[in-house]
Amino acid sequence: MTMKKLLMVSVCALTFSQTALAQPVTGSVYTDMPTDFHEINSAFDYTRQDVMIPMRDGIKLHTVILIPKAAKNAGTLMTRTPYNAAHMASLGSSSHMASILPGYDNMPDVIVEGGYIRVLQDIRGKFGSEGEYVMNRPMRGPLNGTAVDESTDTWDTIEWLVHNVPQSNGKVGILGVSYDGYTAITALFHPHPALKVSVPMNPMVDGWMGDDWFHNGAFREEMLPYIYDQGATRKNTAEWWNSAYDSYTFFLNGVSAGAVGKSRGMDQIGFFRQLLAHPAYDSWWQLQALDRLLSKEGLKVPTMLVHSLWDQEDNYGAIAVYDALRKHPEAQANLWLAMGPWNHGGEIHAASMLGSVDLHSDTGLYFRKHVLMPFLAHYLKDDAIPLPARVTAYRSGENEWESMDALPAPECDSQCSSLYFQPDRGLAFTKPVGNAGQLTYVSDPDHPVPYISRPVISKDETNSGWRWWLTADQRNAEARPDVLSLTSGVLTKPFTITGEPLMHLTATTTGTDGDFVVKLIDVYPDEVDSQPAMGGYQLMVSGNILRGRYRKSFEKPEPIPANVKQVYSVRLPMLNHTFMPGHRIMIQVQSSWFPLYDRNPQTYVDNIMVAPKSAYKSAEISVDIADSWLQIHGRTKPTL
Ligand code: PG9
Repeated sequence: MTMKKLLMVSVCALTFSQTALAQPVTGSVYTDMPTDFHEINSAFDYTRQDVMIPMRDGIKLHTVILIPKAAKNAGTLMTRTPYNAAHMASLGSSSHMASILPGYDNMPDVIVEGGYIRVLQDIRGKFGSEGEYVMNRPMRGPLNGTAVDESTDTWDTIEWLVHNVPQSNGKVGILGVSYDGYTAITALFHPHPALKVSVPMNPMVDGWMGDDWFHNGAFREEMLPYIYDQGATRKNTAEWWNSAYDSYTFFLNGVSAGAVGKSRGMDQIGFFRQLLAHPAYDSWWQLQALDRLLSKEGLKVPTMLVHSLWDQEDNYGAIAVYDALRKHPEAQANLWLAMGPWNHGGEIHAASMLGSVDLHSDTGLYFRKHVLMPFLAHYLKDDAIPLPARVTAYRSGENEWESMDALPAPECDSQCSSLYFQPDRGLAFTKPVGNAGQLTYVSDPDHPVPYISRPVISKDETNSGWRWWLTADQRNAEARPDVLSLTSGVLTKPFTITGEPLMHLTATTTGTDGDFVVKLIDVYPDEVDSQPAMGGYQLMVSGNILRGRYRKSFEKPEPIPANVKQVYSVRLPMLNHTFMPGHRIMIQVQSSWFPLYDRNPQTYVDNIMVAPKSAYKSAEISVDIADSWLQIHGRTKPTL
């Protein structure tokens, strides 16, 4: 358009708008929006109901019910969630049920191919449901004097479903990941008779011992944004904000976890106040540990626990429940376990890669197709369908699935072996002779060891390494002077470990408190022809932290006597891993894992959650070589 024409158009437009503005508008205008729009969904392959189901105390819970058009006499699969049921039932609008389900907790291949009725419910106090929210609402009892908890809400929901969904066959299953795995476990207390099966996947079971909030007393500071988002408002409308691209910098500047939380107003949130009030494993934690509670309740409903071997969030819960129930006479008949090479919830997605490790097959699909689907179908459809093995376990390293009647016992037996520290920073299955000396490092709380290479991107950001940090190459850590790395010789035969290793670490510190991180690592050969980028890779296959003040008692913390040998027993998470010939075994020891875990000031204070800046001091740690070893449940005799 020439400049002249453009000018003409502009003048006309200006004239019109002035004219329009000058003329008073009178009369009416046509209406656009119908008073009651009817969605034409006759072509949909499902129907959707949004209902408010009344609980025994009158509170109504928002529940989305998706019913396949072809459903009759169908089983129901339910998930009870704090993460917005409406959103989880409409990920992308479509006329096909399979297209709206992908995502958190939903497995279209399991749910839709199975022809199940899908029920998603907001738990009490969150999103569309009424009532007050309590994080991981304790079961009725010493911590909950009301008439309701997640088990009663589940019971009341199932009672409503089996009487109000005519397409149902009266058989209900519950399943879910993480918090939704927590609710799949709480359903097992005084279960409704129509509850025929439960599949808690990566469930949160004990928030202090080894799941989301603490690991052996060290606080998982990266969870503060989660607590803020979930605990501040019913619909998560108040969202955590970042003030540094590198959350390592943000949390370091914030000094203590309590100070960071208070700076964001989190002392308004009840659960945050509980965390500050209960830094030790006191009765407040013990009375809500679901493995402890279930061992008293027993297991009346067939239950498949699902565990991810590289679970960055809840790598304690499923195995803790399995161990608590495996000896329970009544529970054994109803107990199954599946564990695979996944991160948190990885089993519901395609899973042929484990971080950088190529698994050469979709292990998530294998689990869903050959383990989960038949298990659900047997109990929700036709009990003639064969059940999977009691334990289906993936053996990483060899990349093989195996079936077992039971996991090896957690206690050590003849198969156990001890991997001893050696003077030359080596590892061997024989105890070093004589005084092997010490290995020393300086832990500086102003320069803590990052749990993943910096910048540490906040876990909720799309480019965060959060989902895969457990599989990250540990060579960056090995390069640090404040990380002790001890390595075995080259293995000549496959060496398989199945179980939870126990580190017996003997050390002194010049401080009066301290944390000890122990990592078990598979060191790849310097060259890997099939996958060159894995040459020399240091893959952590298990790792954990112990806050030193709890070395004698999780309930009663004690200062560490400076410069006096102390023994730190650090239990590492479950692994089922074969160290292949040509590989080496490595153990790393360090005293921080930041900012996943808050820093230990290394001088004893009453409550680390609110430690003053002045308390944070460097400490020199000396590990006693001859008295430090890793107890492992070897399935084969090691040959180094
Ligand atoms: N790991 C998350 C969580 C579970 C339970 C309590 C708090 C957090 C989750 O993925 O739901």
